Amino acid sequence: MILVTPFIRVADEVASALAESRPVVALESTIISHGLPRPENLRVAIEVEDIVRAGGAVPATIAMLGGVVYIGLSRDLLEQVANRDDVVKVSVRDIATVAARGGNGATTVAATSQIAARAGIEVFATGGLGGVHREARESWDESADLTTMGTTPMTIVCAGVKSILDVGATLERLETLNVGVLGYGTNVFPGFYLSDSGHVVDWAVSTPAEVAKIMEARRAFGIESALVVAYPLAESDQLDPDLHDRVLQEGLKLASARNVVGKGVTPFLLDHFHRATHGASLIANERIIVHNADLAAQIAVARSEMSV
Ligand code: PSU
Ligand code: MN
Repeated sequence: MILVTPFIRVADEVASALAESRPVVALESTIISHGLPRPENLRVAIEVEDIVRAGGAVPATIAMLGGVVYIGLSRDLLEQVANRDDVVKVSVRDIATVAARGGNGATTVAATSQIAARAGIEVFATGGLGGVHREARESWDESADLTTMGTTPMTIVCAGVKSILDVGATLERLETLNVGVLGYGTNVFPGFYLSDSGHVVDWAVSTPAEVAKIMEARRAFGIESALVVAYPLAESDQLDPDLHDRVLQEGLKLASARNVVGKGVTPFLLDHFHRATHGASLIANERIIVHNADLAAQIAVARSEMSV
């Protein structure tokens, strides 16, 4: 499907892959602009695209520049997303306003899924999903990633949700919202920096072809919600759990002491992790994104082999 509107531009490479039912993997941009520090953010964004290509799929990083939503970024646009100071975090509710104003924006999991699904992309790789915040009972802070996943058909490869969130509550909400959750190679739900969040998932899968078959069946049944493929870091690659717990407690206290609220909470805590672990969380974060992109490419390839 080629989208004909002045608000959206699909890169030629992505458009022809979609037209020919070749594998495409969507990638988000909030992780670049707000999730990782400079200059690592640009390096990781390029590395992730390279991994998707090496896996035989076309990367489609999604971001907004000058009011236009780009599906597939040139190197120049990728650099702008990574380095400009006026790139705002864009969730679904913000897309149209930023477009109408000609602004620059980095899309969250929610906004990326929404746009990618509209373009006909079925697979999306990210680091971690947004979810229910720990103090949600008072603050009502729950990511729009959740409700968007409830209504958007997209297979999302991730390492679960950050431990900065309430993981158990997030899993309950995913159930309520009809979001499918598969553990890749495991029954354990990953804890982003940690391999194990302490929660289990009902379904474990072990091959990209299995995921592709589930995607096909979901389509046959008209299931319009997202499918989460939760892919944990190997234990040897995770952040040291003691360091993790200490930094998390510190970060949560700091966020509340400084009155960080709303969409600033996730970037604040991520930044705290990167600084307080002296880069160890950054290394784990990079590993997560890269191996998720690798698996997403394999799933997209398996899916396209199935649809021919
Ligand atoms: N989790 C990460 N890194 C990130 C994000 C989440 O490990 O960069 C970003 C994603 O783009 C996600 C968004 O969609 O934060 C969720 O933000 P909020 O909680 O404000 O909805
Ligand atoms: Mn929020």
